[in-house]
Amino acid sequence: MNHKFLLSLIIGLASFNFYATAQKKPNVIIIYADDLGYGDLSCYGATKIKTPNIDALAKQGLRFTNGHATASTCTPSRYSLMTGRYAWRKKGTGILPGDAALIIPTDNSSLPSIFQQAGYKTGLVGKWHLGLGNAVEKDWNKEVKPGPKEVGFDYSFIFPATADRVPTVFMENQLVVGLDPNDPITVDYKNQIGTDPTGKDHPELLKMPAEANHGHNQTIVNGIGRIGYMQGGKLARWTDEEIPFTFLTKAKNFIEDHKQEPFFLYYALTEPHVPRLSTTMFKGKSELGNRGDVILQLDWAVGEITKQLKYLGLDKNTIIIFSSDNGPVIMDGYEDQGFEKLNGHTPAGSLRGGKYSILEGGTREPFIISWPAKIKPGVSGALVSQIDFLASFASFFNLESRNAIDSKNVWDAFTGKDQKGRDFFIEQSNQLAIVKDNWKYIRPSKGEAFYKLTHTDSGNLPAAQLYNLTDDLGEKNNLALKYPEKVKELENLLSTEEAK
Ligand code: NG6
Ligand code: CA
Repeated sequence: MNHKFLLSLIIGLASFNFYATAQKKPNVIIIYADDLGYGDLSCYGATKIKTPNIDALAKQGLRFTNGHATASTCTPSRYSLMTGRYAWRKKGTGILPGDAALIIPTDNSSLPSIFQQAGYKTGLVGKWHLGLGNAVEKDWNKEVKPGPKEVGFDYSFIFPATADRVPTVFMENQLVVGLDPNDPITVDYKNQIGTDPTGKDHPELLKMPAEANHGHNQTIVNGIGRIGYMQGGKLARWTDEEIPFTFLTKAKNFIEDHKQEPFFLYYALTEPHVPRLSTTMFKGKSELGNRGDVILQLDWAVGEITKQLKYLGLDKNTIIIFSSDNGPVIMDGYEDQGFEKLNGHTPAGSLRGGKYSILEGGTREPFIISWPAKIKPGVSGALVSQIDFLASFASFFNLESRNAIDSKNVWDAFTGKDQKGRDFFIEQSNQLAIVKDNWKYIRPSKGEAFYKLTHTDSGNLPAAQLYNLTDDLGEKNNLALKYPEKVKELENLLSTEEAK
């Protein structure tokens, strides 16, 4: 045989083999919604809204009925997702202003760093809300660091905080996109700066008024009053209605760019957080007002991602995880007639409470894991949390993690082999609750029982609360007086965990 031919055959086989081995590692995409409720999707029982793309994901994967964010607001939940630690262990991990410093330590394991160690390319597209830089005072006109890169993302395309907070700009690899050096950006959360009109002084300029007493009346960008003041960066400022296309395009580009190697993509969408301004395509489509429209938009984005994976032939060996950072809220800053247009839709399903509350509506989320190559479709009642991705993927890759002390390896539950999941789980609002064997204990609290501003059933009561979630998922029947021993046992467990 011709030597040259033999050589190229060997090289060919070897590289084919290498390619095949490399391809064995599944790609992983976490699609993370913002303020989506347990009852907001048709695959979780919603009847007034149809979410066919997420439903399809649930149908081909595992749909969890007891899957949790760690907290009922954004920053602490995302902190736990990234670090594998409960946010209440660290001060300053509540809802962050848009100019906050990075709150994630860069010397511990993080979820993306585990993927990096396993040889993945890691990307983040979407909402960050975990702070940037070392201090509140920072120069937005050059690379702001530390940030996603230092946490473990090789690539990032983000907005820094929330859709209702300044700076209203996109940042690619920690640089403001489209910044004109002659129009530098300054951000201030204490003092009014610059000459831009504010929602407070110029309500006539607003296309969606702020609700009374909700704030959201500082610098106006794109006809929306924001939280915080911003000056400059006129050309870089976003138009809310283009956010979904922008994030989707960047997410698809990341997938395309890394189709030959294993990748991890954290795709953190802004829907259905306020301000809810859908693209033209979805205006009025849900017949449930703006909140419904942006949920359809979220569902569309999920469909576009799954379509692209199929097109690239990556659909079978890509794990798609879908969840949300906290429960639903209808009224959260702007007058978008959320209540008037609900039409009987129940964003938290049969759960009590929602965003900001310690009740199940606060942290129990839509939670779907799809991996056509390995996971059998079904429904799982295992107790699992987003905090567990870090330890579970670390164990899957045979890696050790550092300091992710609250992350549990529940790989078998995530892949459908175990129906139990965690032993216990701690939920956070502005206070704590603990769940074990489907008993839920909520600590006594001095907080208001009902947040008037957001119409939230907070779950705060001055007395201890104990619920048996097996037959009382709606947390209606407080059994604390009936089972004082159970209360004691759970309070002890909670205190022991707190002391760690
Ligand atoms: C609250 C805002 C709310 C929203 C939330 C953050 C007020 C009165 N309310 O403080 O509009 O921005 O923070 O939401 O300012 S989260 O999903 O990022 O946690
Ligand atoms: Ca949120």
